[in-house]
Amino acid sequence: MGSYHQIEIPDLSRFRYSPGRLKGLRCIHTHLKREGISEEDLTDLSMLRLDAMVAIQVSEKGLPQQVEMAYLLPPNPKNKRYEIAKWPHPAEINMDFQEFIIDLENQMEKAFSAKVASNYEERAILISVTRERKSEAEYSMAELVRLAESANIKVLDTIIQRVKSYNPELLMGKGKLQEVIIKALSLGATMIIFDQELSPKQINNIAKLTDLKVIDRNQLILDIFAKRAQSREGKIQVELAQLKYMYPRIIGKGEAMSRLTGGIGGRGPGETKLEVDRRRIKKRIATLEKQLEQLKKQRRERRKTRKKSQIPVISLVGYTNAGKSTLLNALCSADVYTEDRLFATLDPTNRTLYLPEVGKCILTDTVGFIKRMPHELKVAFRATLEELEDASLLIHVVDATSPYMEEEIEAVNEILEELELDRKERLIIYNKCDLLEPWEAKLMSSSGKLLISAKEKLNLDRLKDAIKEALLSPALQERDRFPQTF
Ligand SMILES: Nc1nc2c(ncn2[C@@H]2O[C@H](COP(=O)(O)OP(=O)(O)OP(=O)(O)O)[C@@H](O)[C@H]2O)c(=O)[nH]1
Ligand SMILES: [Mg+2]
Repeated sequence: MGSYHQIEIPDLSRFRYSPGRLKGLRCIHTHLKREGISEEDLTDLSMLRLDAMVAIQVSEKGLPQQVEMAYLLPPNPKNKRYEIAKWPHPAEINMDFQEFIIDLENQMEKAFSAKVASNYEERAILISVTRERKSEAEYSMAELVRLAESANIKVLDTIIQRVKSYNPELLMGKGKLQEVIIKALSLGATMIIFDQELSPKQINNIAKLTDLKVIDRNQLILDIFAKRAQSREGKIQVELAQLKYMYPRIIGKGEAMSRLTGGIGGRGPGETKLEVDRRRIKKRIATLEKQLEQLKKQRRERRKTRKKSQIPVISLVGYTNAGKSTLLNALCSADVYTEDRLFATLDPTNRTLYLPEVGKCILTDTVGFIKRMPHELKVAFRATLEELEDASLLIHVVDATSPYMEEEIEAVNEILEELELDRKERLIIYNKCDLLEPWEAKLMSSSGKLLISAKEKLNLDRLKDAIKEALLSPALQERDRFPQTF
C-alpha cells in the first residue's frame, strides 16, 4: 500500500481495540531512502496501537537491508513509550515474534488491570482547550471531573491546553491532539471528553483520528440526565435533547483513518447508511415531540386544578448538589433521593409542607442548574421548569462550602433570568453550614446571610420563619393574591 512518499493506512475499525492491549496487527513496510523508523511511523504505532511497526531499508538494487522494528512498551517508571530493535538484514532476525508479542501483551495487561478498578463503565481523559484564564479553566475542569464521576466514568487524567485561537477543524492543533490520543491509549482510556462544545465538523474530524469515543461536556451532561431520568416525561425530554444534539453530529462509522489524507471522504455505502440513520432519527424526534405535547396538556390540566386550590407553591432552586433534595426531606420528612453527585434529581417532586400561620403549602424540588447548561436541555426542561412559574416563592439554595459559591449563585441567577423567573419573590439561603469553620459561619451570618444545614437540621425554624414572612409579605400577597389560609 502507498507510494514512494507515503503509506496510506486503510480502515482498521474492524480490528479490535481493547484498552491496555495491542491491535493484533503489525505494519511492515519498506523505506526507499536510507532512514530508519521515522516520527510518522512512531505516531502511527502509538495512535493505532499496532503490535509493531517495521521499516526495511531497500538498496538501490532493490535488495533488503537494515531492519528496524518499533514496539510499544508497557507503563514504566521512566515513561518510555516505545523501543526500537535493529538488525542489519532480515535474515538475521532471530526472534520468535509471536512469543515476544504475547509476552509484551501480558505485561501490559498486568500493569493495566493493576491500575484500573473494574466497576467503572468507562475510563476517560478529560481535556480543556481554552482561551479563558487559568483559574476559570481549572474551575470548569474540576466540575467536568465531577460530572464524569457522576456518570460513573473513571478519570485517568486531565489536560488543560491554553490556546490563542481555536482550530475550526479539530479545536486544537493536530500534533497536540495526537499527543492526547496517544496518552489516552497508553493509559488504557476508552474515551476522551472535551470541556468545550465540539462543532459537528470538529467531532467528525477528531473521530476520524481515533477509535476512542469522543464526546463533549454537553453530551456528558445529557448522558447523566439520560441515566437519571425516571418519569416518562423526563425520559422523553432527555431522549429528545440527545437526539437533537446528536443529529448533526452523527458520523459514518468505519471511515478510513489516515494520517495523510485525513480520512477518505466521498460517497460509499457508509454515506447511504448515514442517511438512513438520519431519517430514522428525524422520525423518532417527531414521534417524541408529539408524545411530549400530549403530556404537556395533561400537566397544564393538573396545574390548573392546583391553581384553583390556591395552595401556595414554594420551589427550591439552585446549583446542582447544593442540597435542595436534602432540604425537602428535612422540611417535609420525605425521603427523596439525594446523593453526593451532580444531577441527583431530575424529575420535579412535590411534597406538602405545613407552616404555622400560613397552613398547607406545596414544596417542589427541581433539577439542579449548572454553568453552561446545554441549550438543548434548557429547552427540554423549560416545560418541567414551567412549574416554577406557579411558585409564589423561590428558595435559592446555595452550597456555602463551595469554593465557587459566587460563580454558582451567578449561574443560577442567569438561568432564572433566562427562564423569566427573576422577578419572582426569592429567598436565598446558605446550606451546609455544619461544614463551615465557626469563624466563617460567623462572618457570613453577620452580613445577614441565612445559614442552615439541611443534613443536620440546623436553623430550620429560622428558615420556616423566613418563608412565612416572605409568603405573608404585602408585596407578595398583592402579586399573587392567594387567599389567607389561616
Ligand atoms: N454536610 C452537609 N451535607 C449536606 C447538607 N445538605 C446536603 N448535603 C449533602 O450534599 C449532597 C447533595 O445533596 P442533594 O440534596 O442531593 O443536592 P441537590 O441540590 O438536590 O442536588 P441535585 O439534585 O443533584 O441538583 C448529598 O451528599 C447531601 O448529603 C448539609 O446541610 N450538610
Ligand atoms: Mg436533588
